[in-house]
Amino acid sequence: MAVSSVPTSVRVKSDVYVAHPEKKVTLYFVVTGFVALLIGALIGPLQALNYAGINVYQYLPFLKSYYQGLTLHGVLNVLVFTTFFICGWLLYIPARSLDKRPSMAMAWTIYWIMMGGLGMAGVAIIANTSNVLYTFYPPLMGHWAFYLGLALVVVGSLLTGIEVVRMWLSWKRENPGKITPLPAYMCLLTWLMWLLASLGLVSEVVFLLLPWSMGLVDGVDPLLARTLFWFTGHPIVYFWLLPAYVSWYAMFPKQTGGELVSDPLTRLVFIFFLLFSTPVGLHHQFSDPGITPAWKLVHSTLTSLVAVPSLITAFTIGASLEKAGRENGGRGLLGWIPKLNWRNASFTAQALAMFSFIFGGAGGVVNASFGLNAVVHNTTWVPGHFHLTVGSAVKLSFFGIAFWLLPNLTRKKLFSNGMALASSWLWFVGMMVFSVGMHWQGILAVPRRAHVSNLSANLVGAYSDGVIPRFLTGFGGVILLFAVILFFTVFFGTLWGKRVHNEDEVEIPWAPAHATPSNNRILKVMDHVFIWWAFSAFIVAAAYGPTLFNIITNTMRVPGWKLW
Ligand code: HAS
Ligand code: CU1
Repeated sequence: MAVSSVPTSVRVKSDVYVAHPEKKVTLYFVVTGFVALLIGALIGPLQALNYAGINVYQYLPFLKSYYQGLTLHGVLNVLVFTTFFICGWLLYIPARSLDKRPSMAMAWTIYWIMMGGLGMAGVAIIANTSNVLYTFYPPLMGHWAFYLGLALVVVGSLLTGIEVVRMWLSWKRENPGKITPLPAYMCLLTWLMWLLASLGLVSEVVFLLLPWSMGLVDGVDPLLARTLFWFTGHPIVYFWLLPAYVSWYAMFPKQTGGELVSDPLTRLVFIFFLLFSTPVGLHHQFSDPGITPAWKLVHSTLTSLVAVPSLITAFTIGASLEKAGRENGGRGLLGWIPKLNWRNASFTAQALAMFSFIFGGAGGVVNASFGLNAVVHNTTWVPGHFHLTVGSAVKLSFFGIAFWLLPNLTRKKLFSNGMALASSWLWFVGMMVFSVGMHWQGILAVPRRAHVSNLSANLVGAYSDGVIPRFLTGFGGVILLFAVILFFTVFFGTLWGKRVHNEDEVEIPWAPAHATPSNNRILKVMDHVFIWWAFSAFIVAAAYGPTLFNIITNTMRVPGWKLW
């Protein structure tokens, strides 16, 4: 009775986070990530119009150049949005799956370290000091605050990973002999992969870029920097993809009323990613001199191996969907597809994400082949590829997750399922159209990262002469602008909506996963994650050791350049 004297608004506020204080920090991570995406995505249509031959940059006083815009676009969309979202998502899901609470002091410290880093890097870019794009290849030299800021964001992600490992170890102590629940297992392996994979980027920034940009050393070896960058730069794409896979495996089948067809196969997929995500980075450096073709070929071959877990995923998730569709009455070869839960925005966003990944993955296999890479490398084909992968498969999945996660975290209703559906379809169509244009222009040898809408008189007509692909690229970008407006209306509409305080928590849609008692032995072997981790470190050392040794013992330092 005494409670009724407390004003409703006060009572409700505290109720939401009392049982699960990790919800609040997760919300902060997720919202910060999405705000970064909003800014980054609004710059996207400008890049698309550039490739349609329309130079919008000349009318924008707040962006000094195409390269400043492209740096902001890339850094915010693929480094900031992803890392913030993932630190929230891959902290919350293992916590709920293990029924453990992360250290709140640690989680908030991580959040504020990352915010500090974001602030530093953001100011450095906006002040026009660091137009070095999201790959920051030397000898282009940015401000030290740019490198330090991004390093702090990465440090935050590593601390989150360590916190998840700590939670898991404590769960193991309390549950001796038990097998880790599948959702927590997937998150744990993703973090272990990242804790190893990030070594390259961390050493590049700490030992090369920071001392150089602070003026402590007079030069840096571009080949060494690039090799360390791609040591992390390839596995980072799985650091973005696997959190989407967590949702595809652990929740998505349930969202259409089905179950995951195999628990052990899912764990096998994640072990594969742990083993083979990292020793493949040289497939970004096929054209770099100073690395022997033999090692490039080894990485090319290992890349074919890292496509295997995604092919298994296509099979497992496809089978889970087909089973659900047939149980809903679907008949014939494809008749189960219309029987899926297409009215639900969270389901639809993720289904469209998967569909786009079929084409993104196929393009990746083209990139990875030694010979074909020479045709597409450094052309617009490559951004075409990654707008289907990270831009569609990953981003649309995160949209779909947000459609249930925001209501779960805040006890507020999704602003509009209809609008959420429309934003997902528009994003999907926009990205498909844009990517067809970009792949096509790439085959016509249009270079990536080039201000082609502003060529000097003697170069006009040298590239971008395909009218149809040019149109598709630009038109795709315009569709995406509408998708962004709709999505963020739903996002902020939900966030600022009224709290439905007397309802129970919106449930996390955990999907049941099929396993038989005879699977127990293999599941136990798979649960020895540190042995798998050690094995992966060994493969990485073997695949990179000779190349890194050769480069380090033959370094050639060059001074920095600022071309803006
Ligand atoms: Fe990539 C370049 C090779 C996957 C991102 N990639 C990039 C860059 C980025 C990127 C950002 O080998 C540019 C970096 C830069 O700035 O220079 N990539 C691959 C390969 C894969 C691959 C082999 N990439 C990704 C993913 C990314 C990503 C994932 C982000 C998240 N990539 C390369 C190479 C380069 C490259 C070279 C360098 C190019 C160069 O020259 O610079 C593989 O992992 C792909 C395997 C995927 C599949 C698809 C499986 C399909 C599934 C969907 C099933 C659908 C269902 C739906 C079930 C085999 C799982 C049913 C639906 C219904 C509606 C019923
Ligand atoms: Cu890669």
